[in-house]
Amino acid sequence: MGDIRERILSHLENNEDADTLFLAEKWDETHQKIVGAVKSLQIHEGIIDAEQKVSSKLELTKEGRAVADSGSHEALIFNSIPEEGILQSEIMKNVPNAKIGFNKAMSAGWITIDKSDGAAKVLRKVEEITDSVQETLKQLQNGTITKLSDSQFKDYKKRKLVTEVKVTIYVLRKGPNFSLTIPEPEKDLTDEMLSTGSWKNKEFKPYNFNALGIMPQSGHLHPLLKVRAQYMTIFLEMGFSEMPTNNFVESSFWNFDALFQPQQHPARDAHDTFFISKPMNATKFPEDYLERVKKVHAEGGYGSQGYKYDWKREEASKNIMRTHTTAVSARMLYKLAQQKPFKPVRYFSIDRVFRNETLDATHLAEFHQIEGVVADYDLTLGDLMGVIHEFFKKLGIQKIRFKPAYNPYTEPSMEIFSYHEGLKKWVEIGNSGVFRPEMLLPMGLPEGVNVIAWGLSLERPTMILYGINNIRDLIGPKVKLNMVYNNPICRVGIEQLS
Ligand code: FB9
Repeated sequence: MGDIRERILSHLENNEDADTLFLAEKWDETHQKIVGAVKSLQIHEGIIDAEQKVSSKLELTKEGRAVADSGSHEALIFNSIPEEGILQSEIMKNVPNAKIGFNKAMSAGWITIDKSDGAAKVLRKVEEITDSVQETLKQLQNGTITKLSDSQFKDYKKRKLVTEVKVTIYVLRKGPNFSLTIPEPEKDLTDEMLSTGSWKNKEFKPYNFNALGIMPQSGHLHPLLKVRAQYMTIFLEMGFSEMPTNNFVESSFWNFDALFQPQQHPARDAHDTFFISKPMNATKFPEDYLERVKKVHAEGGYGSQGYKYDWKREEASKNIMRTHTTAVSARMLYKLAQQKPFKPVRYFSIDRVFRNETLDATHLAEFHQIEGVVADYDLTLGDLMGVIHEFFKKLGIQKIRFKPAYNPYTEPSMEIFSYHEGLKKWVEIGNSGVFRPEMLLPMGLPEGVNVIAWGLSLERPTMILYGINNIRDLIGPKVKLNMVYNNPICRVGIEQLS
């Protein structure tokens, strides 16, 4: 369309006028295409004048198209006569349109009749013929010619080889705003066009229904948050309720003493723990509970011999960045113990914890700990193994093993392992245990109530699932935001570990 419009303008630049039928034949284009280009040009007011006229044009009939394809009736008669001639009755019987063909061939002097043997025999009169009817119809068909002589037209019309059709054509001339260049189509329909009606004379860029919408700017979940959501869903499915973990700063009392972790434990010194300088100390504790904690550390009780050291409040009051979310579990269990009568609970937490560790490709000074806690009467190690199996099964991890371990606040304790199909070895996927009575009983939980718990990190599975080897590509100032934008939806599970 673009070049036909320009060709029309260029033609009008050098010619007074032109009609669309003429241009269609001149450029071997369909008349419809030329008219379409005219309509498109008329959108630009005054660029051309197009006077509508009714004209007529010749078209081949079905019969005419057959003659153009296979030859005229007379030519068919001539070509069906063998060297020795043929009975007229034969030829009239076998050749289509023989009557008209025979007469035309006779009047063209192509054939003659010999009756010397009695029966009429048709012979060729000339060596070869020129089938002018077929030639003319072919030229009409391909637009080489558009008109016939009067005699031709009369003859072909009578023979029903052509028909005259009326066609609306346009006589084109330069308009008052004639220009060889076509104004760019409008891209936007403005309120000014609507109010003035000028849109009626403008061409608009066709609406591209295949154009993709602009990707809306939207937020993107960080892979850690996607994996966290997966774990959260699993806990909720298992009936666990989330603990309030919105305090990164914790007192040493809740982080260590309440868990029966002695004040001289190496994990409590500055090599492993971040101490807060302002405010350096926590001051509010449940005093009666604090006394019971002091006693169980210093003298023992509840069947325990304790650690037999001079337990100091000052040490317990030191504020730190919590080293595990088990500090929150302690707060929640103490709160639970104040509710009478006791009711079983299932708690979970997933949040940041801080450790003053040596940094390397897989360790930062902080990570997200995932923790599950179940408190009920008569819970056993078997229940702990069972709930861990159930938890990891929901992650697609079936092959699990437990290995005896040590934690200051759980006894027994177990490390959790899963078989890595890719590495063909068992990898540690968490830690677990049964909270000690020296932790639970000073809180006031009834005798016979046990609390089982387990924990793992969020970063380890996320790095494995997203194939990230350096934790700084996952967390921290050097993270490339398009990693956040482009990472796939995650399905947590050991099968991704392969
Ligand atoms: O997450 C860990 N590993 C892991 C977890 C998942 C995983 O893939 C998913 C299934 C798809 C792959 C690996 N670990 C615990 C084990 C190791 O990575 C370990 O080297 C690092 N540990 C962290 C602590 O490091 C200082 C992971 C973190 C951890 C360890 C223990 C606990 C929580 C987190 C705990 C606990 C606990 C125990 C008893 C009672 C309450 C809580």
